[in-house]
Amino acid sequence: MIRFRPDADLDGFVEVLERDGAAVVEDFVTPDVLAGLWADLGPGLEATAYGDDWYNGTRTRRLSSLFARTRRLTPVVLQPLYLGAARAVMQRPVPVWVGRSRVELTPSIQISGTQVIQIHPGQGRQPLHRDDALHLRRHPGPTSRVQLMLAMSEFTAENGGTQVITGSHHWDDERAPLPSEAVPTEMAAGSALVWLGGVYHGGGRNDSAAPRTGLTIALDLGNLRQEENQYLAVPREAVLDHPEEVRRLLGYDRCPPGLGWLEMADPYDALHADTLPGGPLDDDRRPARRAS
Ligand SMILES: O=C(O)CCC(=O)C(=O)O
Ligand SMILES: [Fe+2]
Repeated sequence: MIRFRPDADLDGFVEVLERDGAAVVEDFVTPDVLAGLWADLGPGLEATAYGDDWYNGTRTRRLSSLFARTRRLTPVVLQPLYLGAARAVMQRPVPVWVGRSRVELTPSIQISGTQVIQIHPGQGRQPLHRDDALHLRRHPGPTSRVQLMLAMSEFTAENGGTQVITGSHHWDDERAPLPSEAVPTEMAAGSALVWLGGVYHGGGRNDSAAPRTGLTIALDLGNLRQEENQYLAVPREAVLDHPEEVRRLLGYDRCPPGLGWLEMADPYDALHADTLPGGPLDDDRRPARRAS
């Protein structure tokens, strides 16, 4: 897998990503950012039970709703190579006729799923899969997801570093992925794997003595349903803790020409409103916040 520095040229990164489907960005975040994420997310992860099915892993902890749990994801989701590549690959203008006018519409992108995935010793490998199977579209085809796996601890071949079949986004839907075709992602804590939704991949088997921890964020095309329900996962007060670009990526934005409006206006404005169409958000109508 090709490796980039975080300040690499975006065009060169996009070219490799479209060709290979995956690339590693070294030193994706600074040690300070990583330490902050551990401080905010570590305790919640610790308190989370192992999964209980073969797909999500029975020796694997998964912590979701990350934008409700930390304010420190801004440099992760807005990292220029990651966000830049997601925009370059997915925000391609679509030509449409409106009456006699030919117009080009550019879709938005949005945060779809977020998770810390901690694979513990003894966890077997996850079946190889394409995350964009969620979108039920045929392959090969336009990319609907660009995903990130930030190594919160070192990723090695032994400890379950994400298995990736580079180039597999070019395959059709008939060809099955084989474990022998996959390579483990090896990277230091603070580095990140970026891959396209059509690439076969999966968590690796952890044969080491310590857990492997990764933080994943999926950016999807804005006209698809988000994988994780961000409107419920991140309470409005928590959305307001993030900067405008992140709020918009969380779904408070319109996808041209008009998906997601509220009272025919930009839903971003409604975020700051004291009243919503059903009336004021007084305490009776506010759902109780969860305890943790
Ligand atoms: O944990 C990993 O390395 C990958 C996990 C994954 O691909 C998934 O759960 O969809
Ligand atoms: Fe996956």
